[in-house]
Amino acid sequence: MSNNTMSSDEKLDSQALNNENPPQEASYDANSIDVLEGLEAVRVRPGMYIGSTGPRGLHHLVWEIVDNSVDEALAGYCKNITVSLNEDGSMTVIDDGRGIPVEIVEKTGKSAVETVFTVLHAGGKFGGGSYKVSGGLHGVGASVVNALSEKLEVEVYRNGKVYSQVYKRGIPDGTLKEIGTTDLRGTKVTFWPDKTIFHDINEDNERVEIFFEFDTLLTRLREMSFLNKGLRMMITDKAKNRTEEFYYEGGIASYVEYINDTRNTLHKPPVYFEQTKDDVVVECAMQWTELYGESVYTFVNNINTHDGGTHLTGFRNALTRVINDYARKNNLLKEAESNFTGEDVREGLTAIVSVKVGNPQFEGQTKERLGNREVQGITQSVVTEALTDWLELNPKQAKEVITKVNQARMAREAAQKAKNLVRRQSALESSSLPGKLADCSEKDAAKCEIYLVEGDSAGGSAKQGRNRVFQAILPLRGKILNVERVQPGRIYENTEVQSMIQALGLAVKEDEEENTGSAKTAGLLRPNALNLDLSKLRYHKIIIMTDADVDGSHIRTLLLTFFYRYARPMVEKGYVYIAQPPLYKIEKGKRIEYCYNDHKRDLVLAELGDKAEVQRYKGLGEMNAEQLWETTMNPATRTLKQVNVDDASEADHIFDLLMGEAVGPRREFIERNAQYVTNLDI
Ligand code: 28F
Repeated sequence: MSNNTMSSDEKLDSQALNNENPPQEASYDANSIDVLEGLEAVRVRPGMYIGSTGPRGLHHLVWEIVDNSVDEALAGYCKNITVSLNEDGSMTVIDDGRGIPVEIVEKTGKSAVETVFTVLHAGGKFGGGSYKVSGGLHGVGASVVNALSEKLEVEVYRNGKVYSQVYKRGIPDGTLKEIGTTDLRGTKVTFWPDKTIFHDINEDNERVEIFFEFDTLLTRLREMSFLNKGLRMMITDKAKNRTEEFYYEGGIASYVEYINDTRNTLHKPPVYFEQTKDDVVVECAMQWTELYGESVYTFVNNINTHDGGTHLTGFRNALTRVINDYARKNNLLKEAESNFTGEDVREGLTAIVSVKVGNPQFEGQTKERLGNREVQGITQSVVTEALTDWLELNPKQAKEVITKVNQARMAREAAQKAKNLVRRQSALESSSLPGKLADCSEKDAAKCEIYLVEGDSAGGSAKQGRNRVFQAILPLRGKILNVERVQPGRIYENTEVQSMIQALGLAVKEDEEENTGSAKTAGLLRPNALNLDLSKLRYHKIIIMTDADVDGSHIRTLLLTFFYRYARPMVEKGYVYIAQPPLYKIEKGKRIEYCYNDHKRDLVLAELGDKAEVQRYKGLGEMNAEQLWETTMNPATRTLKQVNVDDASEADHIFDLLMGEAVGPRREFIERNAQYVTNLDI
């Protein structure tokens, strides 16, 4: 193509490519030294940039790259993002945006591509006026991913050409090269996380290699496609030949429908509105259900603000004010009756509040609370106006909602009476312990653990096999009540729950006006929650030990639901664990091997040959006290799964599937995901 036909863009590109044959010796100018120091800083203290070098940090690498593609979508140029988990453990992300520019960037003397991948925080491609999406750690940029990858390959499809550059631990392995022509547009990044940096630590403090988890990727990509309506996201696990695709025209209204898809709702479709005020975009979807729980999730520039913030406060203030005004104005709340509280109006409410802010200020320990003061008033006025309109335009549905809110008010007052009853009772009986608790002799809670064991037979073996100094046993009858279906005030009356509360030493805190704990601001702690005083907890390890079968996983999920909804701070502190009993016992002559998964079983069988006898454990009761101790309770040999709260909306959904009225989907879900439920992280 002759010179005069090139566009300015292409002319610039060709200049970039004339860099092809730079002077032979590498030119270490000031920029290159900055680059090397920047990448070195990342490799020396990766935790500063991605939070940890465990599984969460590993997945942050993906979010950083995907966020750059989502930014292209927010800018209106990208419609499809594909994520591929490759068989060699590498990760590929492809988008159909404009493709990273290839011309030389003034400031760095390098191509824009090389700048994006080698200069720290170079990603900030947008000035004012649009919103830089960024993962939980607010966009450390693609250069951090590059520094923490053994290898990273970027391909740019732009101006009908394909450009490519490769880096090794962040250092360019050659310049940007034109490698072909194409009629595609977009950017493709493949990276191999650095195994010397990313690892987990097992019980014996040994480093173990970690891998991308399909379910983790699935949950976040699904969430991002909800948050960016019309964006198609595809994910493929090459090794398992499994592909999932997410595409929601309805955006966060579809998100609310997804969370509520196993719940009975009071109105259809969800309330949905979006309005921009003073450069802040406020988008909201809401739908009340028959449930008692509250599921309100808030986002800023697609970042999940688990700890809420000013957008949530504005939303809540508007909601409470509008519902009370509407109820009084339409004689649905008598003059003499007290106002609905915030908890009353949010009972059974599923809502997504997603705001887009040009300069978000994040606060709190995990930087997951929005601090911008102006956003509170903006959110409050947008929600007030839109919700008032919806109620007035939908009087029938409005009446359904107010009736439900009124029931919540009455239940709250009942629960208050029940709490007072529990307080009086425990005061009278001065912290009685349940009869069937086999307590331990150690008194320092930090050294003590309690096994919540399903069934009396396993309970018996556990009592016999345990170490009485620091291990307590509480046998629980099969199905404890389904915590989602009882009136809030009734939870205290269930004997199983009551003995668990007493055994654990959970005390109800004096009611504080506004519980400032994170769970409350995240809107996930229920009004009738036990509002616990964890300082009275008698054990710092609560270990759920149930059979590995479907019923066992159901009971375990019920217990997890109880802790998650009524004692969330305990989960946040990492006090809750799941015991991992062996699935198989393999015997050959004197040799006995216990296997905890099918893979280990196959390895042992391969070693012992087919003479070996394999026993598949159906339940804990098949092990005697000695075996139960050796395989599942002895801290020196057992494996415990620590339960951590990571994605509330997904956990919310899973619990519903398991708690829902519709037995069919629940049974089908448990069967299909028994393994998933077993390893359920909430
Ligand atoms: C798989 C990962 O990283 N996609 C990206 C773009 C598009 C532009 C851009 C990115 C400009 C100078 C900073 C294109 N045309 N996917 C991605 N797509 N970065 S990253 O610009 C980078 C800035 O350096 C882009 C016009 N404007 C912006």
